[in-house]
Order: sequence, then C-alpha cells, then structure tokens
Amino acid sequence: MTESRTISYEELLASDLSTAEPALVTGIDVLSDLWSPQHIVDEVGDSEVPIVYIRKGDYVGGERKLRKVRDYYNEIIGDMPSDPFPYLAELSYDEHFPSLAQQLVDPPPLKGERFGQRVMYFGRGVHSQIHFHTGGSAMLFCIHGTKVVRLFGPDQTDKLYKVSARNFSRVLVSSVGENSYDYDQSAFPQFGEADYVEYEVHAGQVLFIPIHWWHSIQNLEDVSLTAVYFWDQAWKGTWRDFVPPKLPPKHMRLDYVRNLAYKYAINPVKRSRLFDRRQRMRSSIGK
Ligand SMILES: O=C(O)CCC(=O)C(=O)O
Repeated sequence: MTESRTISYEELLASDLSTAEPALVTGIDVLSDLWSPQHIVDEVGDSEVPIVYIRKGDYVGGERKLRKVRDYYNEIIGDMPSDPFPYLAELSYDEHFPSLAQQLVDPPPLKGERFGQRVMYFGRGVHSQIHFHTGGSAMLFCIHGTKVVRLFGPDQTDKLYKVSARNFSRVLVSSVGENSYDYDQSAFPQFGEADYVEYEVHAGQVLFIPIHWWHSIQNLEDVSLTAVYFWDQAWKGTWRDFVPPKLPPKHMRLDYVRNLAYKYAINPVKRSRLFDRRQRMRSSIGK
C-alpha cells in the first residue's frame, strides 16, 4: 500500500493534473457549516428522486425507484442496509436539489480543466464498485460521516480485471456487498497484488481524484454525505477530441474511442430518432 498524502490547493494548481496523484487537499472549504443528514431531510425531504438498489455490488446495473428523500433516509437509518443496498447516488445538486446547490462552495478553478457538475452521494454501508473517470479530475467534498476510498494508479490496470470497453472493474461486482473487500480470490488472483493508496475521508475534508485513477468507495455504518465535483479537461469537446494532446494510458484508449463514438455518432442519432418520434406523435394527436 502506498503512503497517503496531503497537499495545499496552491500545490495542486501548480501541478500537471493529467499526471497528478491523489491527495487530500487543504485550503478549500467544504461548507462554512457542515450539514447533518437531518438538514438534508428538512430541506429536501419531500423531493422525489431515483434511488438505486444495488444487488451484489452491481452499482451500474442497479434498479432505480422513485422515492421521497425522507422515506429513503428513514429506511437507511433503521436496520443496517443489506443486499440490495439502497443508495441515493450520483444525483446532480443543481438539477435535483437547487436550494442545497446554492449553499455549496463554488467549484475551485483547476488549471486546464472546465467544471462540469457536482453530485450528491448520501448513504450507509454501501460499496461503490471500482471505476475510473475519463473526463478529468474529481474532488470529493465530505460533508458528513466518513468514506474509505481506495485508489489504484492507471499502471495497475492489468490487475483490476477491467470490463472490456467500460471504465469499471469486475472484481467487486460479484461480492456480497459487505463492509469489506470481499471478493473471489480464485476468480481474481491478481487483484490482491495491485498497489493502492487508501484514504479515510472525514467530514470537512476534500479528496482529489485524478483522471484515470481507479477507485472504490466504502460507506461505513454511519450515514455519509458528499458532494463530488467533476471537471473535464478543457480541450475535450473541441476539434482536439480527434487529435488529443496526450493519449490516455494504455488499456484506457478504447474507453476514449468509445466515448467519442457515443458523443459524435450514437447519441446524436438517438436524439434525432427521439425527436422524429415526438414529431410523429404530435402530428398524429393534431390530426
Ligand atoms: O461515494 C460514492 O459512493 C461513489 C463516489 C464516486 O463514484 C466517485 O467519486 O467517483
């Protein structure tokens, strides 16, 4: 296991973010007054939002159900959650919780990157499976509770059993989702050899997660609440997409090409089909 580190925001700004390593970052406020879970329930308890129910660690394939935040919170503070684990995960503050978004800190500028969005994770005892980000840096602002984040460098990819053409690892998906790294050692013998760095991130702390760094996140028995801020490398979305200034690390290039295919070919076709279908429905209703 590699040593964890703490750096100042100034040091982070001075580094090349495409090759930077994870670190706790000082000099950035999380919130002037940290929120309690009760604050969330008081502010947005009546909002209905999609809660994902995660079976056997399959975060991406989980079933989503619309629930009031208050009902979800009452469920997770009762019995310790178990498979399928409910999780209020990856919901944009600005879209779903605008009144809370107003109280968050502004995204700290990052050199060479453009801020994208900030999302809420609010849960208990649930494990987010190992994945990496393809757009740019992320920062995890811990508002309440503690999260255990284990990060693996891009050079460890060979030992992480990457799902082909997806930025997820297969290792923890078949686990039973306990509060441990409970995985099938006979199916994934190399995983135990992967080098990693682990951070326990407490309320009031900020963790920098670099692009292409694999990470898994464990929520403990206490309820935790975070705001994760995501950036994109500033050249993304320009002609540079087709001539990247720097290629992604080995084993991550297919993800890059796949993202381009979605952005420039598959999504526009899907959108135009949807548009056509809506037009046809409108004209048939008008007849
Ligand atoms: O906090 C979590 O459970 C997941 C967060 C996450 O996926 C991320 O920060 O990329």
